[in-house]
Amino acid sequence: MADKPSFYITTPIYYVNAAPHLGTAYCTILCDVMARYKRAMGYDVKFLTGLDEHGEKVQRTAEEHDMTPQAWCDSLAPAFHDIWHTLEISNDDFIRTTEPRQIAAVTELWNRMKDAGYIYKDSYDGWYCVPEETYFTETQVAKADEERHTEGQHLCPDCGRPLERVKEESWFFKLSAFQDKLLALYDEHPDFVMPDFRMREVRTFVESGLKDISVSRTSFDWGIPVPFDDKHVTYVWFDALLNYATAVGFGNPDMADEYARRWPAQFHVVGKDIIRFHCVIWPAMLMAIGDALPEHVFAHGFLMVRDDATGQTRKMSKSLGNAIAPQDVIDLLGVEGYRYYFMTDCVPGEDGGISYGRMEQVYNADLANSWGNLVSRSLNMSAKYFDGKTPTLADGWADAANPLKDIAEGIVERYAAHMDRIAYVAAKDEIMELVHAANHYIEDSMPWAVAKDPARADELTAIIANLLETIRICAHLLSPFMPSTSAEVLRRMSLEGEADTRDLAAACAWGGLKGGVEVTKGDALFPRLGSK
Ligand code: ME8
Repeated sequence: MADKPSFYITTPIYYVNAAPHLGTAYCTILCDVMARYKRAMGYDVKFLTGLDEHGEKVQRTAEEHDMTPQAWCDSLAPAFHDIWHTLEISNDDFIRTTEPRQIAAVTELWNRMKDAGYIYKDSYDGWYCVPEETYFTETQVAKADEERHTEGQHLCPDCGRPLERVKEESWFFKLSAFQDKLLALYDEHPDFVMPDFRMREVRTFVESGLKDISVSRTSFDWGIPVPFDDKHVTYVWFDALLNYATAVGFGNPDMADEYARRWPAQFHVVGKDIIRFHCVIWPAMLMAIGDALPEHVFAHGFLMVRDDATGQTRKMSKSLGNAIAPQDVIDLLGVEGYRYYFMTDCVPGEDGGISYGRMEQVYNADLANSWGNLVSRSLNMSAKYFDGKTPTLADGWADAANPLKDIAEGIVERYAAHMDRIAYVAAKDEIMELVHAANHYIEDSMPWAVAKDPARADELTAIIANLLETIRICAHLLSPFMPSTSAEVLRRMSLEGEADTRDLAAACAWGGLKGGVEVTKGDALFPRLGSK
């Protein structure tokens, strides 16, 4: 393990105020695809997800259910584990901020921040949105109220729900001291924030001036105590952001080697609503304690749901009450179809409109009619013409020119360039080009006609071998998106040992097919969906 390069990727840790919905699943699958892809590229991957359990929002939700916050979190945590398991999420760790490792890490953070001189006590008097767990300045609130014509009622600039006035003694983090350093970071590492347009947003925000932020609360107690002031608990975001470092050993002397090897993370994948926390506050916190900064923060867009009654699209969220349960989509598309649809039809950096009609269209076009059909026709022909086996391959068969080999050559490099930037739609297009070409190749080469002429046996062998080889390569490339289907396709060609490859480039080199081995026809991988 030690000689492989480390690749560390994280999802946000989700609030435990309701069961996971499509939006949280979306972000988690985005990371899972990257984690699987990087493992296949030979990296030693750590993939972290988890739960954000502290704060006023969770405390209030627990009270509404007549439970203690800890009992509430414990009761909901299994729903997250279950859905991640169902969706084939391959996380290596699952952190909960109420765990001792997080409490130790946050305690260490406070002490180091204080020693470094970036923490001071003052009083906070201002606006707070509990559902968003976010402070807002008078200017931000006034601007939003004016835009929304709220006539005296102060609403959250982000989510539009009523703000609360918070007036309390608080510890402050000197965020203002990091303005120039953050701007220098953005200059030196323009892809610290991805995609580019989010980088510009973050920069504009920082250029407009940074204020110190309140990082402790006294008006409720569901949080990690401030080690040198027991009246205070840690502001939930100050606690939550640190989870990424905690999971690889921050604050744990026994994990110093692991921390040195794993930190900093390569990718934090987050929704666009929480980029200021991740691209401004989090790097400033790390700068304050002299620690290394993550390489990339990738901001994805929102999944928007169309309201059939009004025709309006709105962000889907637990708090707005319009969340769709992942299970509904699983029932329609199956887990693999679900993963494929969200990863390849919604451009990750942008907002994605969701509709059942579109899901069905993509599933039928790409999976039932193209990929599934290609696999089934090719395996059937192989079984039929070669006595239940793959053809026996002539020496040097892989060197012969053919249209599929032309496309397959260099495909891993093209695919990897997209995958590395989470450009999954473009990566899918590379694969689908090959799948479509293979379906055309069947029509053009007419293996059923060739099979009728014993004098053309070599030609038939080459056609079927080219098709099976194409399937083999596509199965590898699709594996991060649809791991079980790819493993099944390889298994049907007696190549199950290849399913867990750690060298994608070698696995996708033309010519890896095994000749004369058993072929299983199997059931349709993606039965067509009827229109609803
Ligand atoms: O923000 N489409 O947790 P959270 C896509 N605990 N993504 C969506 C979405 C939608 N409709 N709705 C929500 C928190 N999300 C904090 C994170 S990390 C140190 C702390 C995404 O449960 C949202 O953008 O409210 C965010 O990235 C994630 O779900 C977690 O939301």
